Amino acid sequence: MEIHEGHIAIAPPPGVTAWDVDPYDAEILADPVEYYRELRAKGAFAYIPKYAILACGRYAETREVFADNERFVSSRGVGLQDFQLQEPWRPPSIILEADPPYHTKTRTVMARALSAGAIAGLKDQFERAAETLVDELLEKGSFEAVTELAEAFPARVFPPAVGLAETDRRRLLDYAAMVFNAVGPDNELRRAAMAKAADVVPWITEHCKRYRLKPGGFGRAIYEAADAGEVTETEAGMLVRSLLSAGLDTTVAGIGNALWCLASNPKEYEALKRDPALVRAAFEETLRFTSPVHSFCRTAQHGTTVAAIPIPAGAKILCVLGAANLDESHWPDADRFKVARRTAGHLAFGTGIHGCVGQQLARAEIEALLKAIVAKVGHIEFNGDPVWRPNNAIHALDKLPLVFRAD
Ligand code: OVM
Repeated sequence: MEIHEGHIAIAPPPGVTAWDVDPYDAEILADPVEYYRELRAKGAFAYIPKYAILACGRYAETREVFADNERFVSSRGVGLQDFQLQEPWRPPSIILEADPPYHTKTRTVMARALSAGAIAGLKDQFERAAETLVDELLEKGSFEAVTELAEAFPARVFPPAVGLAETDRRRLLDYAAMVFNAVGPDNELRRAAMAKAADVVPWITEHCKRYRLKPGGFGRAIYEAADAGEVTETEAGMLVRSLLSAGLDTTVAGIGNALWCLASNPKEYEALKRDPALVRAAFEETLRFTSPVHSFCRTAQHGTTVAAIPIPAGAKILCVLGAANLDESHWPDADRFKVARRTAGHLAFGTGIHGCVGQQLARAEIEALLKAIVAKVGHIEFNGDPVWRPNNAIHALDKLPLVFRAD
């Protein structure tokens, strides 16, 4: 058995085309649509010799792998590294990187903390924060939308919702960059993110502790499950770590991508202004069109077949969610951004037992923001070229110069 990038190196299964591509090449990560198309064209799976893995980007098979947590486990890591063979960079997440029955317990606690009721109570706060921020940006007229809007909004509302007394946007974003780049190979992106570990990890660990969290937030709601004996105090801290890992960078990406979609498609923005009830649909279409989590892996626990392709035990499968969400055999006019599209079934939040547990929170944040924008901003225009920021798992902008005009 050969080990490669920390996992079992599989041979190309019969019927699978080998494709000499690096899915983690910075240029592909910055502009992935052509790579997505080629991946789908290779068949249900492509074999990637560089990493000795399978990759899938068609809707049906990507969904099948993601939906089947028994055949395709998460406990061996959702990146290239197989946690059964190599020790991960941090103690594994007890929700993302866990299987049932253990996952069921931690997921139940997290789902309760992030329940619809808990989120409904934040709606007014989110709306007020959104109106204030949009007024500030209209006042400025031109601004850099990644830092001043996509990061600024979640940075204002998310840490207080968790109950963090102290907000450190830079450390939270640097930590997320580590978490998401960590699922890729040991490349330049991963190493650059990890270089900040000594500064960032101790801060994160400290701010997961109970005494750091104010009553009424998601963090304390998780610790209440420890008080009830459902999880240990240590497990509660680990679940707060999951909130901080997954809760900020993802919404930053979603907001930036939404603004990019709307600035690129002024007719769609007009449609949204005519019918603000489309705000939710516009966000779902953003998720489909520019999926913030572009890929996560699963590991085949046993030998199995998908689409009649034999998959050996231990195989890592790169599930390219961004490609599945653009599959023209599933989505009519897949390469067009349409706010009124029916987007049900998109895979941007994953699917199955690991489907994003914070998705209602993400929707609440972006809906508050888009509602304020649609109410106050007449036109959204580029004020320079957007630049994408390569990341081993996240598709998000690095620079987005925009103009907001009131008229
Ligand atoms: C976690 C975690 C980290 C990254 C992503 C995620 C998309 C979860 O630490 O549990 O979900």
